[in-house]
This record gives sequence, C-alpha cells and structure tokens, in this order.
Amino acid sequence: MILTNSFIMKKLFSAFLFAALIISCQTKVNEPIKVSDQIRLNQVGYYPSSVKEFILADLSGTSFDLADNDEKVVFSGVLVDQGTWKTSGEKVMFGDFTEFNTPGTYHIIVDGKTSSYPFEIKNNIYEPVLHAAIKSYYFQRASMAIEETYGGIYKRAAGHPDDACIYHPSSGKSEGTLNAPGGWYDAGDYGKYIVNASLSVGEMLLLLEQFPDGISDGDLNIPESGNGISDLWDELKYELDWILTMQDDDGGVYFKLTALGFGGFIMPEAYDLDRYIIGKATASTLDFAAVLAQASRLYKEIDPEWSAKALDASVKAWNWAQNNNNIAFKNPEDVSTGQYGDAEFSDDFFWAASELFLATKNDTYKSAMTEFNQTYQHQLADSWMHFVRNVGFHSLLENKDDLDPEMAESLTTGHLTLADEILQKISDHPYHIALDNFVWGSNSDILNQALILCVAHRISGEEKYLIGAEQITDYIFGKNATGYSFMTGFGTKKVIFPHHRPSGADGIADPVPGFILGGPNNDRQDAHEVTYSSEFAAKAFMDVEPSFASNEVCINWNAPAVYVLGYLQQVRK
Ligand code: 9MR
Repeated sequence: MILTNSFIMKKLFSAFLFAALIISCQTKVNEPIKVSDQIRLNQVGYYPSSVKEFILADLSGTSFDLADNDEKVVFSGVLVDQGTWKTSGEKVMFGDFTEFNTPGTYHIIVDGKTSSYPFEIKNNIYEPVLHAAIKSYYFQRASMAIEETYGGIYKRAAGHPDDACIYHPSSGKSEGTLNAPGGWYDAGDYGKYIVNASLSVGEMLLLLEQFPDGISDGDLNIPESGNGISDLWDELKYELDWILTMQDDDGGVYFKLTALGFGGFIMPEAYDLDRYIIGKATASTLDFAAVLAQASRLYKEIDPEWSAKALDASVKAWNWAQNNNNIAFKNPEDVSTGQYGDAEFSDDFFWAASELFLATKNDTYKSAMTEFNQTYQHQLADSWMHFVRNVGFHSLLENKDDLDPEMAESLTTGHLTLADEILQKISDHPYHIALDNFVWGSNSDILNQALILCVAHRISGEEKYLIGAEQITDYIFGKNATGYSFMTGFGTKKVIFPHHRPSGADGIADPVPGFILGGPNNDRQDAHEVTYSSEFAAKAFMDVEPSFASNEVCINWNAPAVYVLGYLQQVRK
C-alpha cells in the first residue's frame, strides 16, 4: 500500500485525538482512567427525554457511574449481564441511565477504571446530524460546482455535465445523445441509478409530508437557501429534476446513467470516461412513476406547474409498464457498474399504484393496489429492491382518510404488528437492536427498522416505538460491536477512510461529513482487497478506503437516517 501524505496526516490526527482524550480523563487522585471503546454508547448524545443505554463489551464490572466534565459523579447504576452475543463473539453487559436527564457533557466510568468517550445530553441533540445527513446530498450533486459559501473546505469544481450521454444499445436507442444533467452521485461511485434514486427520495418525502416545516428554508446553507421553500424540498428537487430527464418519449424510463465501468479515485472534475444511458426496464419505470406521483401530490400547492409535469410523466411511465410488465434489468456484457437487479415487480407496481391513487384518486390505481397487494413485511437487505413496498404502505398510512376503512384498518394492524415484532427482537437482543444478519448496507437495514418504528409512533402515539427507534440510532452513533460512529464527521471514534471518491481524492484529512456508511457486512465481497480484523459478522467492518462492501456511502443508506433523525428531532426536540 502506498502511504500518501493525506493518509499519514489522517493517521496522525486520529492518534492525536486519542491521546488528547486519555490526558483529558485523568482523575483528581492522578490515577489515569483509561478511555475505551469497549464502552459502546451514542457518541453524539441523547435528548433529555430519550432512553439512555450503553453496552460494555468484553469488560467485567458490576456497576457504573455517570460523571460530568469535572469528574463529579451525577448518577450511578448497575450493569446487567446479557451473556455472549454470538454474532460479535463478545461478552455483553448493559447499563441504563434513562432516569438522568440534566443537560451537559458526561462520560460513563466503569468500576472507577474505564471511561467511555464523552457525549452530551441536550435538547435538539440530533439537529446537527440531521442537517449534515441532508447536506451530504448537496455534496453528492453532479454537474455543478460545490462553492465555498456552501461547502466550506469541501468546495470543488463541477464534474459530469451529463449533457450529451451516449445511448447504450440496451437503452433501445442507437442515435443521438441524452441531456440528463444534475442529480446526486449514487454512492462512492459517480453513477446515477433510477431505482435507488427513487427509493431514496421517496423515503425522505415522507418526512416532508409529515413535517413540512421540519427543515426550514436556510437550515442547510445550500444555493437555493433563501428561496422561501424548505431546503429539504430544494435538495430533493435537485434529484427529482434529474429523474425526470431519464424518461424516453414512449414513457419507459432508462435504468441508469454511468460509464461502462467504475473509474478511479479521482475528483468529479478529473473524470474522463464516457457517460452512457443504459437499460430501460420495468423497475426503473415503476419506481419513477411512484416517486414522481408522490412528489407531485406534495408539491401541488408549492409549485403547481412542476407538480403537473411530474404527474404527467408518472402516468406515462405507469402506462408503459402496463405493456412492459416484466423487463428485468441485467448489466449488458460490456457494463460493470452497479446492477441493482430486480426481477420481481409486484412491489414496484404496488408502490406506483399507491402513489398514483393518492395523487389522482382514480379507481384504476385503486384496483391495481388490490391486484398487487403486498404482504405486510419488512424484507431485510437490498432495500432498493424491497423497501419500495414499505414506502407505499407509509404513504397510505399517512393518508388513511383517503382509503376504505377496512383497508386503513388492515394497514394499521399490519404496521403495528411488524413494529411490535421489531420491538420484541430489540428486547431479546443483547445490544438492544433487531439485527443479527449483517449484509451489504446493514446500516440501512437497521435504520429502516427505526423508520418503521417512527411510523408506528406516528400512527399510535405510543412511546415504546420511539424508544425502539432511539435504541437503533444509538447503534448508528457508536453502540455497536465496532465502536465506530457510522456517520462521517460525527462521534469520537470516527470513520476516516470511507469508500467515497471525493473524500479519497480531495486531499483533506477528514472525509466529507454526514454520510452513513454501509456497515458490517459478513459477505465481505471485498475480501480480496481488504483484510478484516475480526471473524465475527457484527464486526465485519473496516475503515479502509477499498472496503466497498462495508465502508461505502450510498444515498439509500442516508435516506432512512434523514427520516429517523428528522422524526426524532420533531418529537423529542
Ligand atoms: O446497495 C447495493 C447492495 O444491496 C448490493 O448487494 C450491491 C451489489 O450489487 O450493490 C449495492 O449498491 C451499489 C451499487 O450497485 C453501485 N453504487 C454503490 C452502491 C453501494 O455499494
């Protein structure tokens, strides 16, 4: 491995931070307390009214203290043995300080010897992470420069104009080029994929629907700030406007806009591969129809002209899919960018029918909802393929008055049953999460569970669902078997080397902030390039740049984080 200057700088910085932490935690009697990531907690912190839990991994102890910055003990509690978590191989103890709710900065001390990282108890604790999670999409914008005014040190030149993309034969076209600028880069790569774009926007539109003023104009400091419209809508519209460009004249929607293969770790402006319009398929067309109908309904009053255009495009896409209802996308031989392959379309039909029904109240779509009725479930893994049905459920639940009472009732029961199953798993789990199977994008699996719990809280008002959602966000910010905070830029044990091209190429020590990493992935598809330090599934995560299987960023992993953090911020404040 070649050690670059930026690599060495990043390493030195991490070592310095760690040393500073140890020094700052000397006790008054001069006995150093060791700061250890074996105490796993939410390194960002807790709302005063939140549940407040932590895990002790492979450390013995019987009791714990909560100490403030002056080492004054403000709360004490007992540790509860949870046995061994076989997925992480750890002996797990559990502590709870929910009762303590005075704002301040604290750390946990176990048996007077070991300290956790510091964390805060504070109102609005999730506001910065929420804003950063949304702002990460701004940093992913294709075809425009990131200006210093908005991007600070992460300013960069424009890349990927995407104004003359070549039609790949799989698109069905052989002549001309397509003008498809804008939108967000999908992930650590510079591709743009309709299926994943639609799901990501769909999940975040739910937050906008529930709390139209949750993110105000100006909150994110993006170029559109000051236009009188929520910055979240502005950010989503940047993607939606690109999505709209991907429709063929006959209504069908191209699958993706990428080069033939992934390029190197270079900045957007240095990219020199040809960009192609690839594939035209049932899933891309239906997910396009769904998200545009959803957006058109929500923006009817704010932007009637755009809303009408979006609905028109959505209906055309739906009609195309009626006649082309089984076209699965598969990478052509000469293409090796992300496949997002899906060959089962009933859930995509269901989502599109649900959104088109809510947008038009037309009976055709109502019948289609029945025809493509879905089992009420949360199918884990590959959320871009499976979670579309849940996005449909959530829109319907939010608009129960538009449904027949029996349907409203059955959706409500289905949702609460699913949410109760998640809660049961949390309560049976040593780490108080509901996941034992760690695959590609496991952090989005877990965040989508939290999303389901927030929706359960929304429809029932029951506190237990909020608690479950918080137990899951605690996992994201450090209460996990790796001890990392899984959002770039936040927490104490930070991820420094995400698989994200601009972060790798910009020469800046810290990665672009606000990204949720994929998380532990026991399938380890990158094992030929990455040496994992643990054999355990819950620890199958490496903070190294080549680890695309565990340490990449992706728009559909951030989307549920935006929803969940946004929801918790609204109800906890
Ligand atoms: O998130 C996707 C994961 O569920 C799949 O298993 C994996 C392999 O097909 O692809 C992931 O999506 C990647 C996409 O194909 C290309 N851009 C980066 C995405 C995140 O790794």
